[in-house]
Amino acid sequence: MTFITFEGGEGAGKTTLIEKIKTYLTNKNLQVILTREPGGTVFSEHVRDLLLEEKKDIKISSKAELCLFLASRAQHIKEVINPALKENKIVLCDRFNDSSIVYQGFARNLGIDEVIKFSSFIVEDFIPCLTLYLDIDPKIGLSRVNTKYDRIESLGLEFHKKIREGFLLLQEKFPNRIKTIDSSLSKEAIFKKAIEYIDDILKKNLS
Ligand code: T5A
Repeated sequence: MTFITFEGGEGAGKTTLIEKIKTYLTNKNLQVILTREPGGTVFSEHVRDLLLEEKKDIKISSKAELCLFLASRAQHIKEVINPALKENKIVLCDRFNDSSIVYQGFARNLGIDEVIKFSSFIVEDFIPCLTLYLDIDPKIGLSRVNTKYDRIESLGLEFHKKIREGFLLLQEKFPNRIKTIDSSLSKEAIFKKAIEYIDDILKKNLS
């Protein structure tokens, strides 16, 4: 089962990197699907809109927010991730459960261990074999976002500094699975580093 996730703060470069990796793997004649969270299914994309659109008249508590991310994930696992893994495809996913642990568990103060426990009912055994965490100073990351800030991006620099702190804590908790890449490097340097980790995992999984 080759399930690889990409994590990081806003504008860390996940989408840019994941596209290059998909091309790299496809050129090796491997079957790959690229998907994202929140999103990836029709239902989950609707939930994404609800979660990210800035709507002044809709209030979402931290617990409600967590439940929505998990609802999106449950459908995504059932419709996309599980079927693809069963067909032995490589699944590349832009954000997954670590985002809930860090954004809702750590930055929204619901608790890292509490979110790990609560989300385990949804995630079951769908634990990535590799997670690439793109580490970036949130000031630089946010300056790279070239669209209007969404509901979460608008939360301010202190919140985003906490996101970075949370990901670094999580990396310490799961050092075998989560690998950090310095995202202030060039796109090419990040890609090269990522490929080293991915080739390593492929060697292990295909042998
Ligand atoms: N969320 C998500 C939760 O709170 N809980 C959860 O459980 C989940 C799953 C998702 C939001 O939801 C939150 C986290 C997020 O706030 P999103 O739109 O998917 O929202 O947000 P991001 O994943 O952060 O997407 P972004 O597009 O903002 O960031 P990316 O994908 O990391 O960055 P990317 O590749 O689009 O790059 C941004 C810009 O930087 C440039 C690119 O060309 C692009 O212009 N760039 C670089 N520039 C210089 N050097 C590099 N190395 C660069 N790499 C990329």
